[in-house]
Amino acid sequence: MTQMLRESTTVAIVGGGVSGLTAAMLLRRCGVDCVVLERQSRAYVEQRQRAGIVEYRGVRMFTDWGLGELLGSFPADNTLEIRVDGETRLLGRDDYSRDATGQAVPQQVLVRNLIGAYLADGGDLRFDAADVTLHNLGGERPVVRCGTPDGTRHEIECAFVAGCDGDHGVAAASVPDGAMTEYALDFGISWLTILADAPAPPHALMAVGRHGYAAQYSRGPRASRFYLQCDPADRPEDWPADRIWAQLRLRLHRPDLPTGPITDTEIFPLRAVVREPMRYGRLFLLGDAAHVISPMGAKGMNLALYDAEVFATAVRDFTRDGDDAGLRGYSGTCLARTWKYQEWSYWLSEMLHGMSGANSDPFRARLAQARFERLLASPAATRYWAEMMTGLG
Ligand code: FAS
Repeated sequence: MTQMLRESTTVAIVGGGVSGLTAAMLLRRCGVDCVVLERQSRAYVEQRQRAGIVEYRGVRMFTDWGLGELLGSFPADNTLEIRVDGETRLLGRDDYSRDATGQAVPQQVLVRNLIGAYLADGGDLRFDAADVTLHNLGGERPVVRCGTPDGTRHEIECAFVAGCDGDHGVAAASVPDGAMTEYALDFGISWLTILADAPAPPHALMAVGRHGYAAQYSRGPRASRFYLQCDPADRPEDWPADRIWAQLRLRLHRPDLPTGPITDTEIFPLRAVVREPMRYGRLFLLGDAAHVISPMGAKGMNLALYDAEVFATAVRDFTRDGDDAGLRGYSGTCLARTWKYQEWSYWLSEMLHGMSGANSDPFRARLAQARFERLLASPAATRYWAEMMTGLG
């Protein structure tokens, strides 16, 4: 007979990725009890490479909560170089951007630092949590059940459940039919994403033009994340290393591009998903469990950080002062930001892919060009860019 251990806490957090760990760390800072249940092993979670830019709003958030050291000493720079058929145009050099710099922090490094700090602070984080199920979400005391590697089943009663388990997790799937609306968009464009031990560029680099879209971002001093627009039907095996480097040299207009061992490739269909509302009863969805955004504009991790702060602050105000305004406003507050950045990501994709022959419609290609020219020439457009890139928009 499997033993069932019954426990109680204030917040049960499902998922130990960047949203779950940040929420847990902020809740601990507020003296709120919480437990984090992560399906994967610690080793797996700490090496999983994803995003790489913490926007200025996120940098300020960590600093305000006394957690700035978790971002490490990675370079801070808002500069983005866009090469249009080889001609360089620089963005992010305006005063607004210069005073609000983000940081090029590889997501797996932030996750590793969060795990280290949370455990060192006495936080309850359980890896290899199996078969997590959620119950009584509409009631006063929801219950989360899970198994542990030693075969024990745990039943955790709590006041709130934070669903931080990503796009394919159990949290969103536990919401009854009809209680949530899912909005989805397939951009019809795919990227080959490449991780390589190749020296990072001095600043983020994008290239548009007749050869197609490409980009290079830092993932630490000796590593780069590259993106190559590709045919949605492509498979990673269609892209051997020599073809990858040849296309990167061509599209980035860097015949001298230093190469290095390729450590990972993946075909990434650009898509977007938003689940509304981001709350069902005592279940709150955070990060990718509530919204998926294309990497165009680097907002995936940053939206997850934003949700974590809004949620932790709302729970603090409720448990400390009985003030439930933040909890009642959680979904509206986070959705307002989510849709703003979904629009930004789509606006950016239309422009940059539009200038790279992604859509066969020559009129739309000219529109994309006109949007780019206005971005460079109009102070109002440059300000919009700066507000969105810094996360202060
Ligand atoms: P996460 O997916 O990071 O974490 C969810 C956690 O929940 C995982 O650890 C998972 O193991 C766990 N989990 C899942 N189901 C569970 C269950 N049933 N029980 C317990 N635990 C469970 N964004 C960018 O801005 N730039 C990029 O370059 C970029 N690259 C990306 C590359 C890839 C391959 C992916 C998938 C995403 C990328 N993103 C990028 C977006 C990414 O940064 C996400 O927005 C971010 O990871 C979201 O964080 P979380 O919501 O915490 O979800």
